[in-house]
Formats: sequence, C-alpha cells, structure tokens
Amino acid sequence: MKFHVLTLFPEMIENGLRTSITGRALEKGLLSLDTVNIRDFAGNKHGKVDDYPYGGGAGMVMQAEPVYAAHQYVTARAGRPLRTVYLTPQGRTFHQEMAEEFAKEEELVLLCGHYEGIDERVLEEIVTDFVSIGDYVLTGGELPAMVMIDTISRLVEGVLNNETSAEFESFHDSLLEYPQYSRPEVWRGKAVPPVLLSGHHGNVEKWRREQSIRRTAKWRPDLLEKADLTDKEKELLKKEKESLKGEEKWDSIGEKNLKNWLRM
Ligand code: 6GU
Repeated sequence: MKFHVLTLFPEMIENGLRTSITGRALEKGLLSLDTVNIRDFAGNKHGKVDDYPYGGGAGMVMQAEPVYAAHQYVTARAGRPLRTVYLTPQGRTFHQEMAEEFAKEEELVLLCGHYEGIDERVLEEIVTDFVSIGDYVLTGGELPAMVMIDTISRLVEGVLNNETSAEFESFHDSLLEYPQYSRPEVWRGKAVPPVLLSGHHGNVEKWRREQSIRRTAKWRPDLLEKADLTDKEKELLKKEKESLKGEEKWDSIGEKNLKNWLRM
C-alpha cells in the first residue's frame, strides 16, 4: 500500500514511520511512503504558505494554492483521483472499522494542516474524508496521519510477522485483550496465573476469554453492546457487573488507578 503525505514537516513523518514495524515493512516494499513538502509548492522564493484569515481572528491560515499544487503533483503521478484524507479535529473520529476500509485502497493521500487550518476552498476541491483521532487538540495533522498510517499498515498482508495476530486483537471482537505474562514465573512475589502454566490449551483459552470480558466490563463497558457473547458469558458478565458495583478503585474522570495514584 502506498501512502502520500502532504505536510509542512515531512521529516516528522519520515522519522516516525521509517522505524520499527512500519520501517521494516517499508524496507521490504510491503508499504511505500511518499512525503510531499507543501512548502515546495509555495510559488514564492520565501516558501511562504500561510496568510491572515479573512474576517480577522487569531493565527494564520494555510493558503489554498500550495496545497492544491502539492495534491495535483501526487494525483498526476498516480494518473487517477485518489482518496484524500484531511486530518482535522472537525473530522469523524477514527476507529478500527474505518482503518479496515482505508486498507482496501491501493494508494491514500493524507493532508496535514497546521496553524488555524487550511483555506476551505481547496478542501472542498480535493478532500474525500475528514478524519480526527479523538476529542483533544493537537498542533498539527502529522501525528494523526502517523496514527492512521500505523493502524492501516498493520492490516496489510505481511506487515505483521503473524498474519493471524491483527485479526484477533482488541476491538475486532468488541472486547479488550486479555492480560499477558512472561518470565519470570514469580516477579516481586507476584505469580503468573497458574492456568497459563498448566499446558491445558482449552483452559487457557477459556481463561483468556473470561479475562477479556471482565476487563471490557470494567474499563470499556460501552464496547459490550457490540460484543457477541454466549448465554454463559452473559451470565458471567452479570456477575462481573455486580462485583464492580462495590468497587471504587477507579476515579470517574481521569480514570486513575487510585491504588497507584495514592502511593505516588
Ligand atoms: Cl486530525 N488534528 C489536530 N490538529 N488535532 C487533532 C486531530 C487532528 N485529531 C484529534 N486532535
């Protein structure tokens, strides 16, 4: 899959993605990354791409023409129109199913804004999807673009060493992942759950599924509405909800783990 990123900070994207798993996939040619510096399309020798907003107000606005020219440069090389995502807090919130949709594309353009945004007129001309990564404000679209590319990339065949691992993880089943343990068997007096050492695969699977349901009930009860549970599992869930009622280990706003918070 080929990602084109239109940005004022190409080195941020390059440094972030040519590392770790995405870095290896790029080297292997499973992915391709084309960063395009919008400043190269400024059309003036100062490389100025922003100006004051009409109507007044704080900050600067990225001008339409450099963005348009950068986009034209990319689509002309592709020889066809390309799905083009504008990363903005005003967009639809990114989620796993959205990533699965984007992963079907052969090429994707991601447009990163800065300052107070981009002139609306060019957005109307080139953008097919407006995407946010959550309800908080960042300084620019580069980190969101990297978040999207990372999420989409791991769905591309061959990017993860284990082809099955992408499918069974968090959210696919609308359940959170079960807890993981590795050596040593006892760490600071805390033992690994014995079932994991039993070698009984059936029991291990059962325990993991139960843990997934428990932590989803505790941390992300909103996800449970979409989860596909057996009658027996629904029974377990009811009991879990009962036992959580008495519990007050988590504060309601920051969702801090109070046991660790009070120790600090
Ligand atoms: Cl896509 N951009 C910016 N600037 N802030 C964000 C965002 C995007 N998503 C969440 N916050």
